[in-house]
Amino acid sequence: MKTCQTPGCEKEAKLQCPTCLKLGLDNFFCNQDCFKGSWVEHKKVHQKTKSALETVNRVLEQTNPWPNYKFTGPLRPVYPLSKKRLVPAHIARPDYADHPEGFPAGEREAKMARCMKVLNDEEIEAMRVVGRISREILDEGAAAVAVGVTTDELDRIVHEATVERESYPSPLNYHKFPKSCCTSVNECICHGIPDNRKLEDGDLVNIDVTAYHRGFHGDLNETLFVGNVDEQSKKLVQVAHECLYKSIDIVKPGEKYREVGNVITKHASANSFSVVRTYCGHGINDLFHTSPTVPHYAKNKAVGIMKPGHTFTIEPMISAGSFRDATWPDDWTSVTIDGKRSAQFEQTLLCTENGVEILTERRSKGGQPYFMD
Ligand code: EYL
Ligand code: CO
Ligand code: CO
Repeated sequence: MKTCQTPGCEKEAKLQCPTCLKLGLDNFFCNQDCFKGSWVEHKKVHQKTKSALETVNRVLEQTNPWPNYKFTGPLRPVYPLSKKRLVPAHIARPDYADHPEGFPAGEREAKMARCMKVLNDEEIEAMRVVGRISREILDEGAAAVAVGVTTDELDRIVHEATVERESYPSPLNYHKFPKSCCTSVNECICHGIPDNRKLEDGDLVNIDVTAYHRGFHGDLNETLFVGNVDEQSKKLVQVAHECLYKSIDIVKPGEKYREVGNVITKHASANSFSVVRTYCGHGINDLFHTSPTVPHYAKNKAVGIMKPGHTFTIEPMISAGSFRDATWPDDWTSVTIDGKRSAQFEQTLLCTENGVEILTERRSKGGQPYFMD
């Protein structure tokens, strides 16, 4: 015989608490009045049990750290993440590297001033150096891409290649980003966190590298094939790359920053692909992200005209389905809303008197992207 859960009540109890039933607890009451009278105290049992269950499940379901999150596509994070990687103290660090919230104070100051920096010859040379270094780092990461390799392994390679070059990996602690580069797989648009997921045959993986060397940042990314990729994904990657290069082609003094998005959207639309609107290209110099903002979509209202000595990125994200994005509960990983694939390419550019210099261009194979190797 079960006795009533109400303290002091010894009566026979046949009324089972429905919440306890769901939670797998064996708690009975003698009648509705006793149940109602005990409710305030009794519901604490539910809360305790639920919280203990959540803790246990978090450990058991490490491949899905957010059991109630509805993913937009098949990609899942694979936790736990590896420990934070360290940068030797002798390497110059950006201001946010040691800020508890990863807050880039210098970027805020520049935003207040609202001006676009024209670099002098010395600063341009420093951007050429960090551009070349960032490219070398991406080359090392790209060489490691293969079926079975984890994105965390790519992060380790990128981190070590960065430190070897007396550079700080700019993403590390930027707004508390936990890793040294971004790795974005399949429906991940950008800002994927390297984790313990092994790359699979047919995946697309984007590696986004930014290095900070002697006071300046260089930023680039490429999307690579993992093993044998389907024809539609190949087309997507090809078109994303063409979008970047068609827009680089218009860079020259006097060109409007807002024109970049028209060129990109025209080519993406002609191939029935869409252009992500949430993330933009950006000014880059002694700051990771500064003016101008360079949208990749058509009919944007971007402010500014290109001038010799401006350095900025173009980094179009092209999606197979909807242009809309969602962000995972980690607050970083951006994915397509429909779970279809997305591809991106990025270069850091210098506007010159004659046109453009691609500071992060590949130095081998005529500058061709890895997916064409
Ligand atoms: C860190 C911070 C939300 C990067 C870029 C790393 C990501 C999501 C908060 C832009 C913004 C790289 O320009 C970038 N890539 O080309 N945030 C970035 N993070 C991060
Ligand atoms: Co980047
Ligand atoms: Co960028």
